[in-house]
Amino acid sequence: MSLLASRARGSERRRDAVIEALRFIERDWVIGVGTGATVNVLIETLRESGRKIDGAVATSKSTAARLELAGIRLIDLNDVPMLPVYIDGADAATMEGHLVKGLGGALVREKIVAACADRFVCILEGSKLGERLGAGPVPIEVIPIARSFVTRAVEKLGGEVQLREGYATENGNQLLHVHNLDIPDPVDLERRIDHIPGVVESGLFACRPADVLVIASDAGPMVRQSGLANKVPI
Ligand code: A5P
Repeated sequence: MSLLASRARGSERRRDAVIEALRFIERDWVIGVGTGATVNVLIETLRESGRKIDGAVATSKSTAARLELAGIRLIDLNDVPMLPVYIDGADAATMEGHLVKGLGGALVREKIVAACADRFVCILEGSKLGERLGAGPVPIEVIPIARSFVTRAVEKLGGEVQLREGYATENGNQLLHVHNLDIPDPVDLERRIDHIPGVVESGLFACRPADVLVIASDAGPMVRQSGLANKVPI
């Protein structure tokens, strides 16, 4: 298959998975919306579907701008008690719904909005699924003054740390990308990283995993219920 044909097939797979994920959104709901290429397709598909929702909480400026363009009302998270659903992509996942997110830089707001949701629906390519997390980097958002301290602490956990150069998050912080982490227990590692002073959040989403995975595949989207049984109180 040519590169162009394989890209077109990938977009088709993703769109099919997004359409499947729309089934988790009900009329007149206020929903949480993540950040990234998958979510961009979700917003576009939602607009095309003509399905009426009451509004959406955005996890980044780019998502907010796209929601507004699609005519979807932006809601401040402080103005809603809970969200019935949060929909987002991921950089890596296990079948238990444990995720790595945030290579797009929006992990802090994504984690907050995910925590406020009754159900977290994650849409991803089958190629992002693995038995363990850690094959790719785990991002960590840090307060700039703590960058070196956090780097040393994370190195003690076995990771190799690289600063994302020339980048600041929407919260004015820096991002560390941690490579080669061995992650037999994602919940434990998320807690350890989050306890390091200066860490705002890590991109490990294990204490609050995805509840539903919508996996894009050539055979059509596959829906797997995942994390409901292993959600850990935060
Ligand atoms: C954004 O900060 C990330 O958490 C994204 O949700 C994640 O990187 C998936 O992005 P894509 O949909 O672009 O693959």
